[in-house]
Amino acid sequence: MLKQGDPYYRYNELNYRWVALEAEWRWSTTFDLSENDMLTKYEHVQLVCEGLDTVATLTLNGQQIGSSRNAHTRWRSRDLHEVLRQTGNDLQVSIRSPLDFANDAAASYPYQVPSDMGPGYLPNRNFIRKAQSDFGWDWGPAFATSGIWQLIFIHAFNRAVMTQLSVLQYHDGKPSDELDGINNEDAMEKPDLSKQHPASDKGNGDGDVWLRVQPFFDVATNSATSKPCSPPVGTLCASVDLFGKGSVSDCVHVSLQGPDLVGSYTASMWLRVPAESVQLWWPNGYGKQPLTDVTANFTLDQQGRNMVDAPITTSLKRRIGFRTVQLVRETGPIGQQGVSFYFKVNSVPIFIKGANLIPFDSFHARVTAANITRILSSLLATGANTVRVWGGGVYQRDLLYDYADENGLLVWHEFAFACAMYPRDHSFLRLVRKEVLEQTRRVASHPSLLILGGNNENEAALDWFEITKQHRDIYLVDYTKLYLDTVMHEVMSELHGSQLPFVTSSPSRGPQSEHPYTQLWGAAQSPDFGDMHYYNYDVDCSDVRYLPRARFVSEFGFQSLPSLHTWSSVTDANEGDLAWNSTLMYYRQRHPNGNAQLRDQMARHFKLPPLDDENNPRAQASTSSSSPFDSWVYLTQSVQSLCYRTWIQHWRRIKQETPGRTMGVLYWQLNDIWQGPTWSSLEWGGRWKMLHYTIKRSFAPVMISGYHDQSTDQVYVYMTSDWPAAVKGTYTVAVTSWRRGRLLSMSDSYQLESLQSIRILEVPLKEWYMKAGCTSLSDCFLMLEATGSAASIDGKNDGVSITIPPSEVITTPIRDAILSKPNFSLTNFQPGRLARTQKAVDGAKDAMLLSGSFMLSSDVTAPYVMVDTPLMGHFNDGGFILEGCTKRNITFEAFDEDGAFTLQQLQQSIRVRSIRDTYEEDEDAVTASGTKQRSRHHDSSTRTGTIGLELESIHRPTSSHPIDTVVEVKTRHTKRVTHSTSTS
Ligand code: BMA
Repeated sequence: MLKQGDPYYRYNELNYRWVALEAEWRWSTTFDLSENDMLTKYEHVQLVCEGLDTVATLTLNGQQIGSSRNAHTRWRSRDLHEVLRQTGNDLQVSIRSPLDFANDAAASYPYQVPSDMGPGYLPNRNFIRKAQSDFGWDWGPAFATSGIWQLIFIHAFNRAVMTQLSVLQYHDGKPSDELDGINNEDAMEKPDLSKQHPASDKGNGDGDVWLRVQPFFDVATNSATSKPCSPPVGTLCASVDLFGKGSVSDCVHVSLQGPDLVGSYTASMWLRVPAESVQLWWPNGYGKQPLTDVTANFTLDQQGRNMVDAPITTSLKRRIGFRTVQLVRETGPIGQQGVSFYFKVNSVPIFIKGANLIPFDSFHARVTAANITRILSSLLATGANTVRVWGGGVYQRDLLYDYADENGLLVWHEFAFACAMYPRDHSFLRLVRKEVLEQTRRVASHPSLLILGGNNENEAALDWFEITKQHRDIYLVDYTKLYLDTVMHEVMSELHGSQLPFVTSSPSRGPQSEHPYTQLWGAAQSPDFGDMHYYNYDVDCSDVRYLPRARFVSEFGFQSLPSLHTWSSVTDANEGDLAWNSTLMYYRQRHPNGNAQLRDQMARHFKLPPLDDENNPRAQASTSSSSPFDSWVYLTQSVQSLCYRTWIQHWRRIKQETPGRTMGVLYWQLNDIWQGPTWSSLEWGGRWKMLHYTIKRSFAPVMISGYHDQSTDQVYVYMTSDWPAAVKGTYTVAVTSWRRGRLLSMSDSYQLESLQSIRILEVPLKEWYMKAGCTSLSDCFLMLEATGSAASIDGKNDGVSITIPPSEVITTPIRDAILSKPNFSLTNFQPGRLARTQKAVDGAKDAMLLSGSFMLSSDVTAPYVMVDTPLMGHFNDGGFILEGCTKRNITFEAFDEDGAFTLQQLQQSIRVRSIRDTYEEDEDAVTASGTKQRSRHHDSSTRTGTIGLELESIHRPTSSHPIDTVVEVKTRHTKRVTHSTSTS
């Protein structure tokens, strides 16, 4: 049926569009019941579908058994005793075209409800409850898939079965005014916002932790009356394991209450964990992640038992970790703008470092556990502590939250609404209530949960569309109805006064605490309140003057192209796809003006490669080792790295400066949904772009960094620490010539309090360059290095050495730098870990390996060094400056056993390159002194005032923008959102 093969191949998205347009698709199967006496043995036999995408009608043995309209919720049937047969059951699931459904729903809605539209997008996605990016996004295709995307099974039980277990924790004592756990569909009382009060630093409890244990049950019901077959009354017991040192348990006699909106019955009880038994769970980089089990059993009373063999006990286990989370919102001193927005975990302020996650694949059902862990472990390898599960996609599986719990990755969980207005008729809100309830219940017990968010950018989007601006009040009321009265209401009722933070939107001014109707309009993006999304494609991304001094940056980014390895399976080189300006490259670019933005930003910093046009003679004269397109790809990744490095370093530096006090950076975007130009740091399939290595260096717990302030011509050097103990060590700042190596350096000691960021040095640039004998600004740059030691994170050891990645401050665009062509040498290849399948054959040349290493050096200084291999894995570093005549140990690790390799394969497949490899230049045109002939510089030994004059005449600010400038934060549609920033 799908003759064109892989749906991601070339233009197959369009070739397969007919699939989404087909009015209806039907999935059918025949099956026998797995147990011979299932129908007689069990009171209740139901069909459960954990994910139907989306508008589905289900028929069993010719009889309609139900319908479903939300891909984000679990669907289950009534009791099917009267319909099921022991053998030869015929199940049919018919799913309507999501496009038809969405278009019809939009057409019959009384007024227009706009959604963001871009190249390749399909309309009206906001009218159907499925992954919003299925209809296209600025980083992915529009397949508008249909299907059964999660488990589907028959579930048989007697009387009651526990299906879910929620365990919420309270560190400030048991709340006295705790809401009743039951959600009554008709009760729409206003949420009590005081329940979102943050924990005080120390807590007002006695250190004991109270656990609210709440199981949820499916209850056998009479198909005619939908009432329970017998009263679900019994004894609920719960116990928590105290990390192998005993346990705390209790039992209560309860009558299950229900059904709630999702059809569950429930009861709750409390356990008190003594303070001395509590081991705290910490985010990555701040401590360990001890986890323990809570078990709940429910034993039904004998009375009323009507099935001889009925099991009478049902139980579940849930893993928890003890921690508090607090979103700190404090006003600063008088005269200081705004309110803080930062998180404390266990009362320690956490600088949030992480990324935004999009769906792993357009075809959600084909995502495997291995895909998910590959992406998450790569994120973790950067030193990140947070992932934001962005609201435009699917709700991620339990596996992701389990992984996050185990590894200290905090999760910003967002409800599935993005970049649009939404309908708010009764049936839509009903779907949403059920969805929010179900999802909150599913994720709220995970220690990794940091915050729940109502939507992505929908508050900001109130300002994107003409129609919303013209009829502001309608859309504002709709917004409030959906996100405050519905989403927030359900979240709050499900959190039962526990302290998890909630924000209605990202970006926003923070939690909606007062005047929700007036607070919303036009205020979402503010550097002084709440979180920001920062996108600015029109200015030099390496100039920190354009950056907002934001409280928290939950999105920011710039695009790049994936590697040729990733492109190769979905392109046809013979058709000319692999060219910067090919039709395919423009077709895969879904961000308006994306390629032009990339080219312009690259041109600011690098010499552009020739276009790959066959008629262009320069294309033929491109570098010998790579095609021009390969160089374009490499340069897009280089410029992307430069941008993110500048931004992350800037926001980390100003964590204690006012304005600023930035306490979080979540870059856009971690992963890819297909092979195309996007903001990702990981390519589709998991390969690391240069950016991912850059992120790893930029997220290092202790960072040395600097920036060149063009208005003062000073370079400011900072030490920044996210280490939860004081750090001390030495730092070095070296004036380095691209061609002649280090000319002058100074070292000193430093000391940082825990989590501190301080300016340690101001370098008068021209003076230092002159002293060092730089022949021009393009001759030199600054290399920054530091060593550090501190108490270990667990406080058990002193003087633990901390690796601080070196950093550079490049003071002219790199295209002007006087670079020599490097000769790289790779030596001393060593085998590392053996693949599991491999018998220990030490040193055997052809052993299958999971890791290997070698030494890399270059005869001259080379910037943006990228080591590359087609093997599936990643290196320890990439995109770094390799100084001439220095050596670096490079390691390569396979992603998994499937990627095992031999040392010889590694050796033969490695390719190294740097910026100087992307263009040809007549080396003879450069004098021995390291200056180009066209410049009038003297020999480097001349260290007199003449050079000062040269420097004077060469130095020109790269931008003509005034210091107080206007930053375009994000533009969609007609309105430009702007902010003034002042100089750093
Ligand atoms: C933000 C995200 C996404 C988008 C990204 C890049 O708006 O929330 O919607 O892909 O910017 O434009």
